[in-house]
Amino acid sequence: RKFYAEIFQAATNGRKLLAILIDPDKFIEAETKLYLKKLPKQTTHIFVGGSTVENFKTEKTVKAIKAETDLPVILFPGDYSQITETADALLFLSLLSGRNPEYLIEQQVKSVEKLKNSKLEIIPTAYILIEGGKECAVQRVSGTKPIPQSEVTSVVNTALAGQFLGKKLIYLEAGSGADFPVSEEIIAEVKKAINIPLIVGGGIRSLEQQEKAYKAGADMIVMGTQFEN
Ligand code: 1GP
Repeated sequence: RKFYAEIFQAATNGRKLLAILIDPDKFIEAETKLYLKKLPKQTTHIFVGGSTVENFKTEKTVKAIKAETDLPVILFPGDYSQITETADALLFLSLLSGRNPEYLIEQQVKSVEKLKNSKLEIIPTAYILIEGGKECAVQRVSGTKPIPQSEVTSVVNTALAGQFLGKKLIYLEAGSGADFPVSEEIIAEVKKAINIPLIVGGGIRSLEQQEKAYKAGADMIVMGTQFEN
């Protein structure tokens, strides 16, 4: 299976995607079946990752999930230690909204030893942090500032810079548990500017918020906190 090709195809055809994010730190292996049973039926992907995760916890989580479902399991790692061969694909993130070289390139270099002989599908992803109310984990861990929601042009230009750099996905992130999600205006303007699939996550709780994000132009929505609850 070609996981990026599937996402690209869906985005081209206007088929909306829903990824549920599982944080290995909060995941209880013994409850895998129950977890998966409770997934919304529209779920198309499972993302696994967190800002800080204990060693080997990601691998255990991915294995447990893969044993119970055929949904693609895609790594969404907070750092290179979370990379595990047991997943299907990897969002190879670069935090383009920030100016911390550690998350722009250093983590990526550190991950190479793990990746150079790997079968994981690597998907270059521009990760853009946008203000979502309270300080989020990405902000804390990366020591970078999110782009204010009022700076629409700055978000659009960052996304386009990502596309010009060769990223295959643009990921607009308001932060896990954000007070408010990325605005429809930002989603619409970014979508208009780029020609690669657009992922939106952070602070999306209701069906109504989901619908709004899809209508504005999100190809894939990521939900974590709401599902955990
Ligand atoms: C993934 O961080 C998000 O982009 C998930 O956010 O936990 O707020 O759904 P929530």
